[in-house]
Order: sequence, then C-alpha cells, then structure tokens
Amino acid sequence: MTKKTLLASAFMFSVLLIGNRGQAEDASDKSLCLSYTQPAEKWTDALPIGNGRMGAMVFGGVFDERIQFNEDTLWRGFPHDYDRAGTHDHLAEIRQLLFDGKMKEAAEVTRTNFLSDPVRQKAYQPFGDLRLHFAGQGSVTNYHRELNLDSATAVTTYRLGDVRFEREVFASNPDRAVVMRVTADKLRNVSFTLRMESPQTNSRTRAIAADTLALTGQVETNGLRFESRVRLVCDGGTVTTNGNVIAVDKANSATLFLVAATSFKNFQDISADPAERCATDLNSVSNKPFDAVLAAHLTDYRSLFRRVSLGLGHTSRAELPTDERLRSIRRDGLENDPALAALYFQYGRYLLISSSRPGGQPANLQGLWNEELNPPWESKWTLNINCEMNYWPAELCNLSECAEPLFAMIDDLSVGGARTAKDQYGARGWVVHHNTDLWRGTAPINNIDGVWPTGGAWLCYHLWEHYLFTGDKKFLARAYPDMKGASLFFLDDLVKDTNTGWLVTSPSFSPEEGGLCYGPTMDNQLVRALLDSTIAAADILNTDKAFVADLKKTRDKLPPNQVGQHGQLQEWLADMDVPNNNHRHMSPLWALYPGADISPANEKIWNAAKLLLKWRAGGSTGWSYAWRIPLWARVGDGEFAHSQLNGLLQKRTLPNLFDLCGPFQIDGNFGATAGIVEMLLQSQWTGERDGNTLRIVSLLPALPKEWPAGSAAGLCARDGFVVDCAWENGALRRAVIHSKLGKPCLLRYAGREIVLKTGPDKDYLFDGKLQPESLK
Ligand code: FUC
Repeated sequence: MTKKTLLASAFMFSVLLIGNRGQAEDASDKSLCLSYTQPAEKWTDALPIGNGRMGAMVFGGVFDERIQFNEDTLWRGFPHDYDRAGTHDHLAEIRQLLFDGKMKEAAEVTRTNFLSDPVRQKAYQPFGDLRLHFAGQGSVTNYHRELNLDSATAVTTYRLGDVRFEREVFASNPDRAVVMRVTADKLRNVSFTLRMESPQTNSRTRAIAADTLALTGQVETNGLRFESRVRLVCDGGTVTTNGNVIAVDKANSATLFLVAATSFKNFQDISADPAERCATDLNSVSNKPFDAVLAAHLTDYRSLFRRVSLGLGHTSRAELPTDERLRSIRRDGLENDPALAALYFQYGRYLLISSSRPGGQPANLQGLWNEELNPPWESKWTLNINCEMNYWPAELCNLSECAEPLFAMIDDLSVGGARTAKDQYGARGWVVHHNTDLWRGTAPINNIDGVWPTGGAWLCYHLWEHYLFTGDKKFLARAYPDMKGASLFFLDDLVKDTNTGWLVTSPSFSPEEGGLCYGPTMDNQLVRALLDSTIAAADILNTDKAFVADLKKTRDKLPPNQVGQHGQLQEWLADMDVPNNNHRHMSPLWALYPGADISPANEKIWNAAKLLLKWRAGGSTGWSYAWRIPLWARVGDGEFAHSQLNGLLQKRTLPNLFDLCGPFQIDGNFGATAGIVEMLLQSQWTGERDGNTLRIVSLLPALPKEWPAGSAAGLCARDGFVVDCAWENGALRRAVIHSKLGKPCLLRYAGREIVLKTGPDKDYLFDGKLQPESLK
C-alpha cells in the first residue's frame, strides 16, 4: 500500500469512527483476528478464551484436539494466614540496625525472624483437559485457525477430502461455561471420541450419564475439592459411553458444554459443593439452543469490547498470519506493521475481559490460563508491579467493570492484613507485602525482598483512580474503609529517621533492588499518594475531620522526592544511585507513572526523573518493556515509547501474542495496552485557571512518527470524559469529547489549550486546532 492510500484509508476510518462513536469494526473484520495456518504445537501457541472465571486454551489440532482449561479458584492450600508468631519482637531491633547502617545484620535478623510461615505462598493450579479424537485420515487442506477478538471465539476450519469441518469455541460469561460446536458441511460427518483428563493426581473421570463425563478430585488433603462436567448434545448420529469415553458417530453436528467449579466460597471458607455447582450450571446451559447461548455470549462480551476502537494504519503485512507478522517485525520493525500494534492493544482489552469479571478472581500473573502444577512464581498476585499493571488498562480502556475483582481482593486483604498489621507491626489498619495468593496472604514472603509494606498503598491507588474516572461517590464510600485502613497502618507504623526527622517505612525494600533499607523513594511516593487520596476522599464524603488532620500532619513529614549528585531522582534516601543502572523495575518513577505527582510543574524533580528514566533505558522482561511505554509517553517522547512497544513485540512476545517475562506472564500485555493509550490521551494532571483547578485532558501527547495517521474512539479520561480522535500527517484532525459528568476541563493539544465547560452526557466536537465544530 502506498503512503497516500494508507493515509486515505486511515482518514476513511476516522470519518466512520467519528460518525459511530465507540462502535468497533464489522465482526468479520480481520484486523481483530489472530490467525494461523497450522495447529498449536505448544501450549503457548494455543489460543486463550475465558469468561472471567473459566479459561481455556484451544489448540486446534485436526485429528487430536486439546482444550486445556482452568477455573480461577483452583489453588493449592487451604485457608491460612501466613503470619509467623513472634515477628513483632524483632521489629525494633531490625529498625535500629538499619538506622545504624548495619544493613547486613538487619537483613540476617529479618530473614530469620520476620518472614511469613510458611515462607512461600501457594500455587494456582491447572484443572483439566478435554481430548477429542476425530475420525478420518488423509491430507488436510485449507487449514485455518483464528481467535476473533470481536466475537471472543476461537475458530478452526479445514477440509478433509470433500468435507469442510469447522469448530467454534467460546467461554460464556452469562452461561458460566465453555462451549464448543463441531460442524461439517455434509451430513453425518461428525465422528469423534471425547475424554476428560487432569494433571491433578488425586482425580478421576467417570461417565455420569450417556452424554456426560464428570471429573472429580481434591488438590490435596484438606484442600479444595473440584469437579468439572462436560455434556455432548448432537444433531443426528449416535452418542455412546464406553467407560470414561464418550463416542459420537456420524452426527451432523455436535455441541459440547463444559463447566467447572471448586469448593471455594471465599478465602476463609471452602465448604461449597462443586458437584452441585456443576450440575446447576450444566443443566442450565445445555438445555438452551446453541444459537441462544452464542447470542447471549456475543451480547455480553460486545457490550464491553465494542466500546473502544483503534486504527493506527494498515500495511499489507496485516494480511499475514499472526506468527508470520511477528517474525516479520522481528526482522524489520513494528513500524512496518502498525496494525499489529492496534491488534496487540485490542488483545490486551480482550484478555482483561476474558480473565477479570465481577464475581471472579482478579487476573493473576498468567491471567487465568495455566497448564503447570508448579507455575512460575506460583502464578500468584505479585503486588510490587505485576498485579497492578494488569489493571492499568481497565479505566483507560473503558473496562471499568473488569477492575471489580481487584477491588474485592482489596476488601479481603484488609481483613487478613489487619491481623498482620497488629501481629507484626503492632499497628492499626492493614498491610500487605509484595505478594498474595487465593488465601490472601499478607505477611512478607520468600526473602528480604518480600519485606515491602506498601502493597496496600499501591492497591488503594486503584480505588481512588476508579473514583477519578467514574465520579462514583457510592463506590468511593465503599472503598473508603479500605483506604482509611491502609492509611491508618502508616500513621502507626512510620518511624522517624533519626538523621533527617522524616517519617519513613522501615524495614523496606526498593523492588527488587537490594538491600533491606528504610524509606525508599517508591514507598514515600506511594504513602504520599495514599494519604493524599484518603484526605481527598474523606473531604468528598464529608467525614473523619480529626483523622484527616492526623493524616495531613503525617503527610507533611514524608520524605520529598530528592535529587542526587548526578542530577538524578534518587531511588533511596541515601544518594547512592549508580549511573546507568538499567534495572527492570522502575520503582522510584512510580510517581511519574502510574502515579501523577511528578509533573512539569516541579521542574527540578521533573528533570531528575527524566534523567533516571534515561538511565533505566530500554526494557528486559516483558513487563519492564511495558512499564517504559507509559513512562516515556508521560515525558512526551512518543518515539522512545514506540521503541519499547517494538522491543516487547520483537523480543518478549509468544506466537499467540502472550507476553513473556522470562516465562509467559500476562502483565506485559496489559501494561502495553495501557501504555498505548498514554501515547494518545493523558489526563493525570490538573492545572489552575482563574482560581479553579481543572483536569488537563491532553490529546496525542506522545504520538510517534510511526503512526502518522489513525483514529481512536472510546478511550477514557479522568473526571468522566470519553474521547474520540482522528489524526493525519501526525496532526490532530478532529476530536469528540463526551462528558459523562458535566465537569470542566482544560483541553490541550500541541501547545494549544482551551477551557471546556461541559454539561453531563454531552458531546463536544473540535477540529485539529481545537476550534469547536458544530454538532450535526
Ligand atoms: C517480580 C519481578 C519478576 C517477576 C515476578 C513475578 O518479582 O521482578 O521479574 O515478574 O515479579
């Protein structure tokens, strides 16, 4: 495609988009498909589907199909609090050793006496596999496998002789099931056997009816019990059961309904009956016609997915299978396939919708997809970056509801975390360290790098951000006790640094750069953001005046961000940063992104942060590339942000577009999705105009030259704005600002700025110079 036609097609798309705000392209649009010309060989080639609670990986084998599945409450372990008796007895000693500069001794006492019991948390588990063996032989032609992000369906098609076969698989949220339909374009051609297996050693499969298999087991003694059922409904042909195998012979089509459940009720109660849960779900879904189940799935899924569209330009590479596109950008760069960046963005939204829905668990290190009994880092929730990164796109990408499982987890953590606060620190409120699991462990785990008490502060930032985006005061009233409890912990727990007089966390760690220390920059930023947002929340809710006064006093004694000898933002209280340390963690830059405290308003800190960002340079793990995208976007460098997205796709992306940390880890998918928004739209800062504080909404703040023309619709900004925009030749052409809440803002683009007063639920149209255009 020539440059001219490329621009023209982006322009056509923009016009279309502004005329249909928030509508995605037609369902058959291949720009929203991952596609392949061969079945998956490995698990990481298979295609993920999920309904927020169940996940499955579809391999698309011709004669032997495998569908590996998960349910998000199947974990090792049982209710357990992880607090070690006697930790508090060592706190004063550890603190004194740290203040005395005896870091090694402090680390030793901490390692021996201050970690959780047991020292490791529990692992997320694989549930089972459906194995289908199809009759027939001979050469296969026209093989195609795809994941359609607009319909959340994995489809496999091929021809065998003169028969065309098709399999569609999706995970329905309304029907709580994975559903698969097998069809052929000639009658009586669907014949296969079906088994259900599990890597769980204490499990067995049996037929419980002529058309139904049940897999039953228990993860460990006293652990979770689980059950999964699969039922086959055929059109024509015969269904017979032989032992624990179901055989379908000469049907016209066959539909499989798969459900799964455990005995998990909540982190303190595992007394549910998985068989009863499965029976309810299976009877409900398998009595409905396939078309009705599919229609309900599409309505539900599209109500979320179709809120946002993104076009970044299109080249002929977009016609290639996804794995070939990856190989080709590895050769010559993502700039040659901008549509792959857009696909990766929508894939991030797809993965969030598929792995995180109200009522389910939050997306863990692998979302909810896992085939290993011992997954990397137990596939837990790592709170010193990874879990939070999973939720960066939620508000920005118009998927606010998908953050609900995270908020429910924070509610849980405030319960267990209150015990840890009291037992380990003698403090009120609640605390969580750098990891948690299904049992909501809150004590410091693994080693001294687990002694990082600000996990709760970071999590609470998501509560506050949800309020900023939605203006939902009812939600804020629900979230406030968690924020208050997290703040209360720091009121009690911060200690006075004898050298400076500042109030600091101790002991702590700058993730995950040693050694044990007090008052690392990230902690100071996190606690400041927590106290600021709790003060603001109390004010909005008109409550807790005396408590707020205490919070303000403490807040003013927190260490400020500091500039060191090289002009860098310091990572620690002591000025000991090593120039060009390009550690994967960006901890001291938390207040630049995802926080918002570091802004051009404080030039000295702004420049120091930019220097540190430069030192950190490019990414290494997938998530570390991903974090660098929004950070560089915040300092307005679209080129470098794009280079990090390029690095992520070139070096840390699997054939199914899953992110690689070292092993598969989903955070990079989510972080990059949020990062792409940050290049196109920002709303983290406020400005003063005529004595009023206004939200700054910046359009195309870090547009890279690699995306000269494009359009986005349905992206969200704080204070309830939904933004569509289109650009050409690297310049804004049109924008539509939809105001949900009727708040004013300061609309900014390329050095121009206007004050926009809005009414609730109204649209405002602008041209590329921010001149108002009349509404049609
Ligand atoms: C943090 C990171 C690692 C990994 C782990 C799950 O410890 O530093 O790279 O992502 O979490």
